[in-house]
Amino acid sequence: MTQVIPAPVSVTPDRHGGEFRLTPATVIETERGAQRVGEYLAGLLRPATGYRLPVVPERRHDRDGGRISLELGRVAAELGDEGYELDVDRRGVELKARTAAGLFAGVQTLRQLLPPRIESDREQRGPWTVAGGKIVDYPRFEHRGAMLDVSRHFFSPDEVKRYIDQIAMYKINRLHLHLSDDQGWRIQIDGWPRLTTHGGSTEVGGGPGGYYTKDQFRDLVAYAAERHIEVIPEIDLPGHTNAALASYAELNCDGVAPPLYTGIEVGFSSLCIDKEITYRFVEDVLTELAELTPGEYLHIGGDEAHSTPEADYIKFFERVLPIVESLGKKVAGWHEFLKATPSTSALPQYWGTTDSNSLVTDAVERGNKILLSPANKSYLDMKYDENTPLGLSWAGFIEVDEAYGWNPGQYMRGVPESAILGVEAPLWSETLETSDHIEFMAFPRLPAIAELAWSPWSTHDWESFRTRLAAQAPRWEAQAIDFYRSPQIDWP
Ligand code: TNX
Repeated sequence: MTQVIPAPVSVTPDRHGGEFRLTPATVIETERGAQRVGEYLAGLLRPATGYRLPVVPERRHDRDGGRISLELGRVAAELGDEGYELDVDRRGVELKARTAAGLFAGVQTLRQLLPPRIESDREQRGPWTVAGGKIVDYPRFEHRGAMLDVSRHFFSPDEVKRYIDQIAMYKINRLHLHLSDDQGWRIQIDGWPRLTTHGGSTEVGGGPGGYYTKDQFRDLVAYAAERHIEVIPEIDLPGHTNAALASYAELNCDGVAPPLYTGIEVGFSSLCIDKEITYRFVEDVLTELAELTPGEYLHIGGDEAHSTPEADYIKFFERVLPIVESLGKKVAGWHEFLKATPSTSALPQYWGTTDSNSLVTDAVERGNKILLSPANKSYLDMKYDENTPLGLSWAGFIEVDEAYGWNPGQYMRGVPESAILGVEAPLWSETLETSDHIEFMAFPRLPAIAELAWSPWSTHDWESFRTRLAAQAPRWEAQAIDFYRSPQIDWP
């Protein structure tokens, strides 16, 4: 019970060493509203066990093969919307939460209590035991995010789904998709079709690129939602826009479309701030994006606009921010966009490498909540050390202890824990082309960031984390996750 990542709030192992054993007769009992989580759990457990594990609505007392019951309803107030209680004894597993999201989090804990081979997609030998005891658990922060850059290199819907499944294991609940950049535009926009047909036709290094049709994107959003993950789509503005500028000559101040770009420099492109068509473009794009987005946020980028004079940058966002609001969405942006003084519902994402930033502290004083993605701690695209074959190193090397060793609630001067909405681990893809590459950079650092975002600081302990991380390795192997064997961890 003590091996779980992220560490639960409280774990009370059964003193008598009792355990539950899954059998061919075990059933998953679900209350109304819990059925989809029940089916998800059955989908996790069936391949390796080979058991039927029917998902049944009724509660009966004669379950000889034992039961896993998922109950929705009254739980202690402290559990909030995403917390859960998990009780395991000889007779079964009882999982309770106020919402399906809480049950889903509990299911992620339960799978880690089973032997690692439960993660295999082929039938394995049992026994399938779960140690007895009780876990009470709920998140420290509301926003526990991962970001994937699908612009520098395009990742297919199946590759994105694979990552969604992986982040869901660690109770990540937001997936930020970086859908546009200099090297590629990745989301179909009906009113501006060349964005994808031309702007999506390449990527870093000159490969074929790609984009998501609206149906593919809706399917990704639904796949994430099924895993209680909200997609936050980003269109990076007004810099990082070469793919758009290359697709429509009229968006350029000089009316000339630049060539497509397949290098990895940043900061050279900008929308034309004084042209009206710029705002028609932005409004059209964000309107279509909002229609595709059931989630609360649209992310408008705002980073590294080195080719946009500061006054223009502010002018630009003073026109764009109301557009997002008029679409009924909250705006998220890289922290530079605070220069335009967005409303207090806006979510600045801090990506700096120092512990103080006056834009951020001023925003906190006004009442904004902050999303933390410090590049020297949480950037999954930074190399682990000088020998890492993939990744960049502009924010330094990030070994596992570095990714794990900071307290989001006390990280920035002038930013108290109450002003932190959460933590997000971005994965930029200048050097990453395949799921193997994603996995090598995200594992084991993503679980480290996930623990910082979920677990109470009182559980924070490097020695404990190292041990628990080592215990994840056979789970990753069973799922063919290509993780980095950090020398800091005693892998089995
Ligand atoms: C900085 S961090 C960027 C990205 C790069 C990344 C590479 C941020 C908001 N912008 O454009 O991909 O560094 O690590």
